[in-house]
Amino acid sequence: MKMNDIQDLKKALSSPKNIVIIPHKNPDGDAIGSTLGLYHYLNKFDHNVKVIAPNDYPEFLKWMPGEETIVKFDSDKETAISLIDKADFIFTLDFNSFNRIDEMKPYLEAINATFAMIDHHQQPDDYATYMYSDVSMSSTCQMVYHFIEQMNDLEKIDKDIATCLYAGILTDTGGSFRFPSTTSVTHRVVADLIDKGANNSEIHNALYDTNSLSRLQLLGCALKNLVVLKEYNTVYITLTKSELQQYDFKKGDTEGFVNYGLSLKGIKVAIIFIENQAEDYIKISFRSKGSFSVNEFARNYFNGGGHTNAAGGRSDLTMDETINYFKRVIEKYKPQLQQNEEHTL
Ligand SMILES: [Mn+2]
Repeated sequence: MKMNDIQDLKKALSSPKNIVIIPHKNPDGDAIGSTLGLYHYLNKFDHNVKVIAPNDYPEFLKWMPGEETIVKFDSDKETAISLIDKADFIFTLDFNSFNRIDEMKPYLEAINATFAMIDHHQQPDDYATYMYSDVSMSSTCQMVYHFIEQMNDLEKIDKDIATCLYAGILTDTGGSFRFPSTTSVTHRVVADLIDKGANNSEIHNALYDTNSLSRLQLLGCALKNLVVLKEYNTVYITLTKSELQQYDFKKGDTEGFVNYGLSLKGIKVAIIFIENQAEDYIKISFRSKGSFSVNEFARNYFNGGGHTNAAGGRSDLTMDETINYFKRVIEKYKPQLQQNEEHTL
């Protein structure tokens, strides 16, 4: 975001506005953390602010301050549509294309509001008057912090804002500030958030120590299903509908499973294929280490995308057909995946 844009935006927000803040569909920790962080910040002024999520999100995010105020579009359309219709200002956070909000898309396309985007994904669409897009950022939550900083309002960050932003930075950096997008600036930001009241240890507990027995057993099943493609330094996991049913699957239960594959020594790419329960398609998550771009891979072959080291996609084939197709297309990357990448420790 350029400085003159910020001054413009500040001016635009200097009188009371009806503001709607929207995360992407199937919101994750960064999406919920950033929208609620911004919500608490804008609420300090005379605005009328609401977060509208396209759909529900997992239980482990439902402790965040202000979470109970979020309107879910898919289950409360009437409220959501009237809020969107009245909005002067719409912030879209942690996504950059209306395709990521599904059913809400036509409503946003139809209204005459000012859009502001805060996001760290690649190749943003061009719908926002105010655009803060930076793929080098660890998380949208870190960007919301920098946004408040640019607004000259760091002293307005209270415990609620700090808690939400900390949670999103933690989840988007792999739960432990481990992804390469974690910089010294990220650490300075989280240090400041702790100073401002974020309880890092409790937040970690609330996010990660909430397993049910059936979820742990589903993880056991996923790990049993893990297949190593040694010649590609790649692993994949499959989970079928009946396996999900057997272990009493709930939304969010498979979150993080794909990362176990990456923890195997020498592995560069990990993928999980999960049969969707309601509709007939396979949801895919891709993770990589080093220079292999799963964003490109997902875009080219699986109708998806994301970041260099973390992306999502889908397949409308059966599980067997999907795996066969995957094995065919990964073949092309054999030389790249066999290369040794230098470490600098
Ligand atoms: Mn994010």
